Amino acid sequence: MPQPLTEQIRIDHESAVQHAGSVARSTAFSLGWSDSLAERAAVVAGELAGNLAKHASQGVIYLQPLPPGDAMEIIAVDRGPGMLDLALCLTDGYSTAGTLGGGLGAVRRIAQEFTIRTERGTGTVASARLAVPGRPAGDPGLGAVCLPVEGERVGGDAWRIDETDGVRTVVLVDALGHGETAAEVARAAVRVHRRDPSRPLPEVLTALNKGLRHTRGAAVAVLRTERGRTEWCGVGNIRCRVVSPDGTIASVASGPPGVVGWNMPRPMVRRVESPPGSTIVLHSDGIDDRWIRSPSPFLLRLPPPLLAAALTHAHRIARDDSTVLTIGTRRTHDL
Ligand SMILES: [Mn+2]
Repeated sequence: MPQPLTEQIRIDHESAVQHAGSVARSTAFSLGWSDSLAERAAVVAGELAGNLAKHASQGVIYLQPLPPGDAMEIIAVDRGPGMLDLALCLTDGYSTAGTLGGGLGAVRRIAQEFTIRTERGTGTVASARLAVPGRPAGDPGLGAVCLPVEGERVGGDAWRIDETDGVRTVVLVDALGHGETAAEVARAAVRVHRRDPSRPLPEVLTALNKGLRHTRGAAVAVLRTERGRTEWCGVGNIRCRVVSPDGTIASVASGPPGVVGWNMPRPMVRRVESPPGSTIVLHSDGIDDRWIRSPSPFLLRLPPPLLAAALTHAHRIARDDSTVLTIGTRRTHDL
């Protein structure tokens, strides 16, 4: 599948609604989808965007292919006003603006997975996922948004997830610099990881250090969950936090300063304590780290796909590539 880079569409004008639909259509075609499936994706994007245009302030659509492939996610996020009656808004055909569109009810009907949270005075976040029939619509416990610097098409942030024999490995790369040169480094890192994803974490870092020699290098973090135990290993300024259902946020110690491919210190593996129901948040420095100072209860209770979008929308640093990955901790019986 293509690198899961997120398309951002600001819904600041009625014409952006149509644009959201055509981006969904072209993403669908890039995934090799049929005309009818691409049309469904366009309808979902158009309805979500139309909703933002009519009712919301600072609405944004995030749109991306989802691993392991054959799936697409369309996220709508805004800064308010939030919905008074979510159940009513989800009624098929309900529309306060008096349009003929099927509204959120249609989105829920068309998408394989639909998750929405709203709070009056705060705003609304919704994720709609579509997939090729018979294929999973991504992992409901996984959220991601990966954006290049505002105005660039590509960037130095990249991520990848691998599941092999019950071992799940997530890697997040932030290559130095921006644009195409940084994107090449990020792609190289993803290729190196793909070759042997389940080797011990320090060896993942060592292989990346070797593979990125003669490049400008990158900050890298690798997270692994195996038999309910999660470990983290990183170099450079990628953050790892655990958001618990009770609203507490724990910080996993940052990796030592350094640049993978250039001057990498000895990688240190750290245990990540993540109680059932908690969410692990990994993000690059294109997200303002001060979000942990006073997060709202609304934010902290969001399911992983919505948390990634809400964090990005509220705390993104537009002059840097920014990535948020959110990984829900599976309940013990799922392990
Ligand atoms: Mn960065």
